[in-house]
Amino acid sequence: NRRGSAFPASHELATGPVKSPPVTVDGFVQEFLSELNYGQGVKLSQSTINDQYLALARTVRSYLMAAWLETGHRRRKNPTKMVAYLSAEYLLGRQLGNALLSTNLISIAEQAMHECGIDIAELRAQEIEPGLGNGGLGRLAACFVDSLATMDVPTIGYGIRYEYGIFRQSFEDGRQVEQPDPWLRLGSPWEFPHPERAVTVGFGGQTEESADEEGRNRCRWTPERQVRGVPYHYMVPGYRNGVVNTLRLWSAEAHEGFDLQVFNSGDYARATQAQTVAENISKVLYPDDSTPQGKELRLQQQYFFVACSLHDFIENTLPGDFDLQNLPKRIIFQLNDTHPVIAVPELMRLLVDEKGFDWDEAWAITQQCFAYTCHTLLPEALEVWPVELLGRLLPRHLEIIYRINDDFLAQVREAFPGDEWRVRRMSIIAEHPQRSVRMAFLATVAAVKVNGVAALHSQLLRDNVLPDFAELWPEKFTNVTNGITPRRFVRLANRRLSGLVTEALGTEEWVTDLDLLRGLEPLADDAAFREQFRQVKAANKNRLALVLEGRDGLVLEQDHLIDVMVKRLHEYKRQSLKLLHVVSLYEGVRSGRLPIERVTPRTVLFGAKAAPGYHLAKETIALINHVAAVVNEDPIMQGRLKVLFPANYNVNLAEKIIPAADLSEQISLAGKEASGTGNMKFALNGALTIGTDDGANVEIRQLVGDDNFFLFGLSEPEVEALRKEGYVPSSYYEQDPVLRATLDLIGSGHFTNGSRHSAAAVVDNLLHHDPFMALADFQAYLAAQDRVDEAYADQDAWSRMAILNVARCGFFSSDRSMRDYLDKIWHA
Ligand code: B1H
Repeated sequence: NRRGSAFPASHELATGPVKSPPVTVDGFVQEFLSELNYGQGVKLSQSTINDQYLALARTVRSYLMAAWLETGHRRRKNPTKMVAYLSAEYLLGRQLGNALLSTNLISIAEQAMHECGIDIAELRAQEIEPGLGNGGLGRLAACFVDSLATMDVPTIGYGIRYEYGIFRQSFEDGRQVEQPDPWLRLGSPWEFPHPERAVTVGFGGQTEESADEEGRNRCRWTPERQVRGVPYHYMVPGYRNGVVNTLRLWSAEAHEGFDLQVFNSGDYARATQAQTVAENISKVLYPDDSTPQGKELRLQQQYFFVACSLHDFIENTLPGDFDLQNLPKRIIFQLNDTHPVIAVPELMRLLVDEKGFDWDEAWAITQQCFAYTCHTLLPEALEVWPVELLGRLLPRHLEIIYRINDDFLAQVREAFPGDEWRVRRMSIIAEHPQRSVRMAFLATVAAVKVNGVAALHSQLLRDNVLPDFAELWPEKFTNVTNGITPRRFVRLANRRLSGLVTEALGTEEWVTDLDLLRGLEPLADDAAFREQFRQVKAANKNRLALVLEGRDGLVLEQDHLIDVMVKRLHEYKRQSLKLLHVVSLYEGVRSGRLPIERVTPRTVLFGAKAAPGYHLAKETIALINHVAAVVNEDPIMQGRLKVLFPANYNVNLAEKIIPAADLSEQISLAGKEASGTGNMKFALNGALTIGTDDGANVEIRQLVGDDNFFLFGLSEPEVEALRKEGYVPSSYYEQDPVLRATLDLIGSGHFTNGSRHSAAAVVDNLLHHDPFMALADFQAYLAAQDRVDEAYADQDAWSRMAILNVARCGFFSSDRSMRDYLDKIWHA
């Protein structure tokens, strides 16, 4: 009913072609007051901070609205191939600052609020960030949609509007406690619900075959229950380019028909129960980063958002008369890891069962519509769904997967006759330990391209994770190295560095053309510039100190080397190795092995959430907190070593921490971190990296040069060789007195109130298992930290290195990542 053309063209928009409030302080004030009075229904004197925040947000929104309408209009008028990014996570971070930045309204808004007697910083602090993601994968999706809008690429981001995002972390006796994240409690001014565009999604039930009019066998799926998917739209503003793309997140509601049936039977309690069951689908984000649990509700979430999204694109976004034969000319669905891969059989179902395509025709179309990004190398992170579960929840999809597999295995047999071992290895259906569907294989079979997220990762993906597929289809495999948006993570998070860079380059173009940072290289040799660069860092440390004081009651020593490890807590990332370094310093001073004057004053700053069911990760958090408590109190360190661990690391805190960092810890065991993106954020904010040859560290080091990077540790081939030879962690303990003293001090209960118990989980694991070889890299790590100390002692040399890091890391803009996807994969 919305698409009627029987309206006068003169009344298409409020006034003229576009209507925005005037871009003046007074125009802004008037719009703000109008939002406050007529939107919130309060006078300024009666308004709460939240009223003011909501009015401010709606004011900024109103400046984006015309561009949003125009972008949609332009895209409909001139339809081209679109990108649909399918992702179960978008870790967006706060919206207000980014909206102000993209509209170039920061200073106008500041002045306008000042005129109203309001401190804009207080309103910005009122926003609860949408934490609809776990870590790197979700943040990557947010960076990508930002870049795509800035590059004016027609994009829809599809995902889930979780009612509760990633849990809030607090510490009790040093141990992680999780609280729910009710981010919508005070209302979100950034979302636009569209209940009239709701989509129905089925679950369960039966399939049956019957002949159609032409006598062909057709399958009908009769779901047992249905759920309504309501889309919520979010603006994705491009950077000062008049483009606003759409992020469409789905919220699950009870399906009326279903509800009422039960209600009419008189069982009211059961009717509301049905509602609860339906709403549970989008209730909460699964908090497992990199290790998916095969939970039924999770598969429901995945199918729910993917079914809504495909339906939405085909039925509501394409014109009504569209010939689906041409679908690949109009869309590419980018699969963000395996989480949305159930979209493959869903598109087949739509084409074959609902649109009447022959199987082969449908498969030819489907095979051109998907591309798959793998984000991991850890075998436990590769999603598999038990056939029993998938068949119960999505019986028709299971049939389709079986048929895709049959056809695929026939192809394998043809290419490799008589090689039944290979057939078994490559089957989409695994037989052991239980019959299940390997989602990464399904994605690889269906996709036009399969990519890893850093050069090393893409190579290991071909060689180790999917070698049979790479042999069959070498041209399918490619690399796109991750990137980060310079808008949020430099321009917005580091206003001071941005000002310095703009002044030095004489232009602000670098914000959308990050390679221009190369122009800073000569300034690394300019003493005055280095001094300014250091002043920026000092001011950022000061800002961080204020944040940590207010938020956590922590005191940051601003004259310390700020040594930062922020990322999800995972064994392979090796927070425990960082902790061993800390304890080795402390133990060295206590035992007299290390003269206190030789210890560079440093603050080690941790930020990390552990998956709630990940026991060892939670023990590691507790141990870090216990070590912090003891080290920070012991006068023996004389303010030379401090450990800070603010709770609830999130995007907002990242924006404060990263610009203040001197040293970036990227110390995963080589071959385990697919890419990392925090590493890029630090380098671009002028921190130096101490890191292994892993993920995107490899490329960072190549770009900044060996002299400007603290490399240590086993390489990936060395890791493999050591594992083959038989890795015995305790042998390192026996041979290295420093390591022994360090582990012994932890094991003695020194940090855990005399109790060996709570330290034992971590220490015993290191001594007897250590699957990520922290002990093997310990000595090399300490030696690299000595090189850090030495380099830091010469502040001028350090600044030079840091400036070169900034100048040479323009490659890591997510704009470049998007160009690579466009050139190598999407051709949109
Ligand atoms: C990454 C995940 C991930 N890889 C499962 N895999 C999840 C897997 O909810 N789950 O079940 C959630 C997340 N996340 C990360 O992706 C990699 O570890 C990083 O190295 C990489 O930088 C990032 C973006 O590519």
